[in-house]
Amino acid sequence: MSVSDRFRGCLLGLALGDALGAPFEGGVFAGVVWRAIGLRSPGVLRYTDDGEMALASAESLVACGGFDVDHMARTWAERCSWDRGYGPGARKVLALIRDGVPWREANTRVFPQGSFGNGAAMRAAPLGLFFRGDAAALDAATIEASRVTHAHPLGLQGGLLLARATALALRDEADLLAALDTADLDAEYRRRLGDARRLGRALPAEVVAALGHGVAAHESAVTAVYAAVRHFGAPFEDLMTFVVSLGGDVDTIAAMAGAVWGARNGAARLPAEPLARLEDRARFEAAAAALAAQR
Ligand code: AR6
Ligand code: MG
Repeated sequence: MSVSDRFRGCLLGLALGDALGAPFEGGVFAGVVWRAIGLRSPGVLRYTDDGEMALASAESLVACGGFDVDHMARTWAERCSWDRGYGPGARKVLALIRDGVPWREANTRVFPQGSFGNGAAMRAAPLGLFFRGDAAALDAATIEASRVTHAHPLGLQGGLLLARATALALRDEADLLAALDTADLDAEYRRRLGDARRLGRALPAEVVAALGHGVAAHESAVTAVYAAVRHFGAPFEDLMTFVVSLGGDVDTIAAMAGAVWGARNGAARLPAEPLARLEDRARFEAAAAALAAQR
């Protein structure tokens, strides 16, 4: 399996997970509203804020030939579209940045300590790809990128966890959950990483009770990595079925899990049928190919 196939697998896995998970979120009413206003047409698998921000992250890395936090922040703010289901805090912070407020000020305007939502984690995989060979640079860039909208330590560390998990999956780390359990992480993460290693093939309800499935980063980032690792040797569809069975923030958990699974298994193992219907598939592939060519 080539490096570029794994890069494509990661970004396509993220977008596909997001798009396949989205209809399971928000309940029946939200689904009816989206269809009524034409944003969920039957033929297209539409991605949400997870896919939009991850694509913007990857394209910013490509455009700058490296990590430029101000360019990335501007790119996120300019592209943020109201109809992609952004978290309410993130949407406001991005609107402030678009209106010219420096991100270092905007990031504590909604929540004084910053957001601990999973928004930094859901978009972190491209940083894991780009900095896969340099752990210190990966950490520094991911912390800075996460801080733009998710300055709370738990929000930041969610980004760190997903960027690190992506880099570890790329190099076939044998015990990924153990490798992620490092002393610099908050106890909220370390406890869940310990639990995740002991869960084995537990039932969905037990997984949710131990790891969570919420919009907070510490209640979904470990859950997603656990789901990916559990399905490394299984088809992508089985991973999606499992994530849907967990409930909660399905699209974001599926996006994060899809990215890690894809970095390990490559694009060739993604299911052809849903992939053919993925919105902007060619753009995700082009961004992955350009990232793979750079480093
Ligand atoms: N204090 C209290 N509540 C908080 C805090 C805090 N410091 N931080 C976050 N929350 P947000 P996201 C709660 O808005 O992380 C979308 O569906 C608060 O209720 O920053 O970018 C995405 O796809 C806040 O609104 O958004 C993700 O699935 C919420 O956490 C998900 O939403 C989310 O934080 C999170 O996106
Ligand atoms: Mg989403």
